Amino acid sequence: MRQGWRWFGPEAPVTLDEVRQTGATNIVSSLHQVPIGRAWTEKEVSERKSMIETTPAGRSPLVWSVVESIPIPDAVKRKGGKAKAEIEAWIASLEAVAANDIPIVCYNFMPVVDWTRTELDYITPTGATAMRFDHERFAAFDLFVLQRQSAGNDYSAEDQQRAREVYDEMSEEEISEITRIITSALPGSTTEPLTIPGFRDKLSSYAGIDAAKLRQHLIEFLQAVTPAAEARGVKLTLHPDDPPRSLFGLPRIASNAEDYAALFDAVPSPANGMCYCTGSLGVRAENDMPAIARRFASRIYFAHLRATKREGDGRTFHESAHLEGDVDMVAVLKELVAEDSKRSAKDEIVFRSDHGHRMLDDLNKTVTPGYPAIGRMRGLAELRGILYALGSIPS
Ligand code: DNO
Repeated sequence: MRQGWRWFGPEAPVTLDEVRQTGATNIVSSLHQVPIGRAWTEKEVSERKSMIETTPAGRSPLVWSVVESIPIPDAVKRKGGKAKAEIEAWIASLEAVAANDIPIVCYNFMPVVDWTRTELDYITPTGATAMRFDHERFAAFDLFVLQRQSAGNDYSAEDQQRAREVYDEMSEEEISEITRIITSALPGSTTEPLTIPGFRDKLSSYAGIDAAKLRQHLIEFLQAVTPAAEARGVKLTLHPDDPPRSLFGLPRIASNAEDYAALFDAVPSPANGMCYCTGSLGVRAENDMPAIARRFASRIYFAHLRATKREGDGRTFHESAHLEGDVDMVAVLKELVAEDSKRSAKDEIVFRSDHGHRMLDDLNKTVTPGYPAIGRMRGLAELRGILYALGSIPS
């Protein structure tokens, strides 16, 4: 297993030397400055690569092994193979990545919103803060702030009543905060920040696109891009939906094992892989994470390891410490290690400790939401401990 670390580039609060100090060796990064849909150039990728891989004297080397993500524009999600120009631009970006010998690319196919939370700094009993998705607050936003047409169809009468009470108790500040968190897109997000009217327009552009259509569009996209990826030795990894269920009445198609199985059946190319994310899929109690790892082992090229803890009826959850959530991380790592032991060093799974609590000195600093250094390092250290105990020394 290769220890990865998501690095948001030269402007990020966490420096490359700090990454070295966490023990991570593999960088996960993207050209976040390039607008969604514009093709990356070989030169832009190589500049970023040399920033990462030019090792100052006496320092340990870092290698850029995963691009997370090359964003997929909405047109592809809405039109599939008919979005020819957008798919060509995506392939051009992929080729720029391949020309720089970066072997893994992560992407997702979530319409309108990428990963979604309602709170960034939910205070845990230790005083550290965590991200949280509160179903009632989300419903209050959807029904009464966004006032989405037909939102009423997606919530029971009881849910609507509760959402109304929650909304009535929200201050103006809380309303603008939740609006900002949901519409302005979280770090690393692959969707555009939106205003409320822009949000409504985006949602209506998906009218008539149900899960079957969206899945078909993803299959057409994969049929178009996997030959280029396969020819250049790049593995594509689809990140699951986060949270793994429909939001805003939009279809979701990477939320459980059957979703992934349908994609692998339709596009068997080995370039068609999975970003195995315990934090996203693990939100659904019926997603058996060790079983999913076992079932798709050979397609897992990249893993996001983090945990969530369901609250109440399970629709609300918060991000727990890495080993304290609903997912059995030891069982998950056993599966990944079993797969990894069959591979050559260059094909080992890259994993990163995904997200982390905001804790210790990070409580006094500006941090990238979800991605503070210390909480992520705690997670990585715990995961590394499990790997050592399993007899698998990570690189
Ligand atoms: C959140 C992340 C997402 C994810 C992208 C993958 O922390 O997991 O930003 O990277 O959705 O394309």
